[in-house]
Amino acid sequence: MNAPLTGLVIETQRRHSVVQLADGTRLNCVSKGRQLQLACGDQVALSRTNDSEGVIETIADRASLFYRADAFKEKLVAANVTQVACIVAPLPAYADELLNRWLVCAEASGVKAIIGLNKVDLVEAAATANALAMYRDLGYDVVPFSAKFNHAPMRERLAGQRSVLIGQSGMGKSKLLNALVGEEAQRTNDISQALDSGKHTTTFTRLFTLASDDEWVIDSPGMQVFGLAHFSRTQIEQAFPEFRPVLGQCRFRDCKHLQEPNCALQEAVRTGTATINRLSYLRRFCSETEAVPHYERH
Ligand SMILES: Nc1nc2c(ncn2[C@@H]2O[C@H](COP(=O)(O)OP(=O)(O)OP(=O)(O)O)[C@@H](O)[C@H]2O)c(=O)[nH]1
Ligand SMILES: [Mg+2]
Ligand SMILES: [Zn+2]
Repeated sequence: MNAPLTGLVIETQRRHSVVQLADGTRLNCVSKGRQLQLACGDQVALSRTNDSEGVIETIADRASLFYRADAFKEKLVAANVTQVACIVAPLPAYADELLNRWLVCAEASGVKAIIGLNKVDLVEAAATANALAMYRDLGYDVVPFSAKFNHAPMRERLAGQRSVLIGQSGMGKSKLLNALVGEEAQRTNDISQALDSGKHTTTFTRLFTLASDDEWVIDSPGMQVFGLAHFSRTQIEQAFPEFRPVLGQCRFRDCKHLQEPNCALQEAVRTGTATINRLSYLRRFCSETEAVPHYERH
């Protein structure tokens, strides 16, 4: 019997995944039990079945797990990352609610979040930068860059981190990835083409290492929905940094921060330390998660 092999999951597709061994060998793998849900960034124990294939036996404990969930299913995005880089752009217009979902998910998962504003070479980027200023006030690093002409500001933020790029289709995640690795590793597509065909250019998640084995960038397919059903109301409330100091100060212990009198969160909006926009997101995400009766959390 051989000593157990270990490796890093660098690609996940529907039925199989690719695992990279310490010596750089890549194996096409299937998982042993159906329950074994893998994510890029997972450390796994596997057995090799031939030169190019293996079977994943177990997944090592995860330092972090970034994933989305609704009432019916969950979708793992990345494991063991230290940072979520939310990529937005002026064209096509990004959805503010999705950005807020990623920020909340990162906070609730104990992973740092940054916001990359791509395509600053476009004139429309100035207005987007203005709209994003409020996130800087909340403490998030907002990084303007151009995957096409100057990706250096993002390169700097990704240094020494294990990051996942997340964003809607067409924001330029793969374009950035290619700039980082210095080759056309990932296919990118014209916005018009991508939208016309209704297809996302990137169809599965892939992990790339940069300067060292411990510096990752994970490119993920564009996302249009992002459920937070795996978090409780308390976790979601805690994930809004500006409301954190006043949590627990509402008159009613079970305050939902809607129309209740002496609500500390509504008060924060009235006095200008928080925005009604963000309170609306908090209300929406909390009521969504409370509509899901029970959830088996990771
Ligand atoms: N003007 C400009 N266009 C860019 C820039 N970065 C990316 N694009 C364009 O945006 C389009 C989408 O880029 P992709 O990298 O494929 O986008 P993606 O986020 O990976 O999209 P999905 O894989 O579908 O999630 C391509 O046509 C790119 O050429 C940029 O910095 N400036
Ligand atoms: Mg892509
Ligand atoms: Zn309240």
